[in-house]
Amino acid sequence: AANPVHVTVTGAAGQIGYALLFRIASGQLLGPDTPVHLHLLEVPQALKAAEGTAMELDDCAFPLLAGVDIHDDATAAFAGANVALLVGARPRTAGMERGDLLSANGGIFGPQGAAINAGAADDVRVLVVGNPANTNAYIAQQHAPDVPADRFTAMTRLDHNRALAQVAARTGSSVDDIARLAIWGNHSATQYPDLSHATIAGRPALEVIDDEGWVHETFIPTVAKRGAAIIEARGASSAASAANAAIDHVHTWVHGTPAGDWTSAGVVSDGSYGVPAGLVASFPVTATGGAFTIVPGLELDAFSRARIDASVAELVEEREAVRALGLV
Ligand code: NAX
Repeated sequence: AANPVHVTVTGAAGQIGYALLFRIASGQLLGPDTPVHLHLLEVPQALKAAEGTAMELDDCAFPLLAGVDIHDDATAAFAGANVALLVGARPRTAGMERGDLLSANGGIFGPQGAAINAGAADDVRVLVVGNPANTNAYIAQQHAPDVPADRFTAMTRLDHNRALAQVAARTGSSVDDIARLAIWGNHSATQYPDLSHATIAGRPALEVIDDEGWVHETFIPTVAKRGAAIIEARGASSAASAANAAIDHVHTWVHGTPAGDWTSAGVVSDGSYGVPAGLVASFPVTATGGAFTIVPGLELDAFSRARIDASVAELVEEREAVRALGLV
């Protein structure tokens, strides 16, 4: 059998972790020919719950699951990691200012970045899910100077999938028929879900939809505020759909995007589209040979430009704040 791929999952005892680990172990992350060895990182108070999850993983008798280790130490958890899914984060609690939130997460993602730098495998690929995902990914990347910056990514695939679902429902089409949709900017309410290059069964999506009011006043806010709507309905934040998006993100990263299509991911900007280099921002990206590439040369109309600039301005502010707090 092939050597197992080492996958580290932080926040393993949380609700996304619970929806994610079984899918990884069943082969959905890396494919049906790749055995995986899971490394679960949790805070000490949640180790017992992580052990319970590990017991259930055993009880699934997954043929591809080569082993499960549980850690409360980041250095040990990331040693030899090929894939690192950074899910655990400090949530915003009542009365918490943005600076407090960024500081608390800097205290998690700085050391985790350093641990990845110190001991992860040479081919490590990092996906940050824990919020604020883009800036947490930026902090981790800044603490990993020896890892190529393009190995650090933040998740906007859930936003992308939410946008696909909204367009499919509106137009009575299948999500498979929709291509070239893009999420730009921050994984926050300022994100810009962009249909201007999208197609539905080969026709321009905006032409099929033929209702700019719906796009601006319904589609964009529905996608951008979907997380809050899920919390309102379910009484808890998105978990299975977030886990599904994490699976999609890594699967696409490793196996590639289909010809003629792209996806969305938060990647370290190379300055494309006027997004300051070094920021972790969402772009339309293709994946080939295990690497994401920002789709070049798209024309942006004034509406798109303004929406992207507004979300990027928020990322710049977050970067200024973490710099001022000494977190990078
Ligand atoms: P939970 O609160 O259920 O689980 C988080 C887990 O992380 C807890 O078990 C906690 O003990 C653990 N944890 C905290 N600090 C840790 C550390 N330093 N090392 C290891 N583990 C640590 O949250 P859950 O619903 O699973 O959500 C996890 C994160 O995903 C949150 O930050 C959430 O905001 C974020 N999300 C991001 C999404 C995205 O699209 N990028 C969408 C879904 C989700 O809201």
